[in-house]
Amino acid sequence: MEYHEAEYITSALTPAQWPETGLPEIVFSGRSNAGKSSLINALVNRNNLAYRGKTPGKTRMLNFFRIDERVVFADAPGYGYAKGGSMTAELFGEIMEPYFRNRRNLKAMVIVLDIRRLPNQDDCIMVDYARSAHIAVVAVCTKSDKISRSQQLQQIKKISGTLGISTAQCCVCSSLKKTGLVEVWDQIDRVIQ
Ligand SMILES: Nc1nc2c(ncn2[C@@H]2O[C@H](COP(=O)(O)OP(=O)(O)OP(=O)(O)O)[C@@H](O)[C@H]2O)c(=O)[nH]1
Ligand SMILES: [Mg+2]
Repeated sequence: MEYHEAEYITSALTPAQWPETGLPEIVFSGRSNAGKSSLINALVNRNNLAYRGKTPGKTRMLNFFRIDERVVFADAPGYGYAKGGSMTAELFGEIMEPYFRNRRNLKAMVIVLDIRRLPNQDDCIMVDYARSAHIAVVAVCTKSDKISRSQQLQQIKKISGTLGISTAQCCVCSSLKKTGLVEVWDQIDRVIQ
């Protein structure tokens, strides 16, 4: 496993709180419990950089981490645990939409998906937002340890089809087993270049 230096920078609710880093930034978004924070931890080989397993739906801020003085990871609030099971207008309108529109150094959105589930409407809305803001999209299908290799291939086809992206934009990984992380880093390196 490669060594990565990683540190928490800050948490933000409003644009004024976004850190000035001068580095390219990648945002990790996805449904609550999809595995965003676990993925960030796994990518930098740290157990507790981004919090894991906090009460779902309680994180309402963007959390920023500086990685190797090279890239910033922004851990976005998870969606899907709000009343009605859909993204709240508050989360989207007040936090994510201004972020996508105004974050100058934002290079890509990693949409984190549980490989066992098909993307829902909120996932598709997030991808459309990134696209309309001209932000590259990388889909990371995590928790691959939960299903067989042949099931993974079937799911990747369905997931990429639902999101309207190519299978080349889809990575399969397991934060638990630490598999597929090199491919995720390859995609990140590609988009921050
Ligand atoms: N088996 C398995 N479990 C995982 C994996 N990644 C995450 N999990 C588990 O899934 C749960 C949710 O993971 P988190 O990383 O906290 O999810 P999150 O997307 O950050 O959730 P929010 O912060 O609520 O938005 C935790 O219980 C993790 O241990 C994985 O690759 N394999
Ligand atoms: Mg989290």
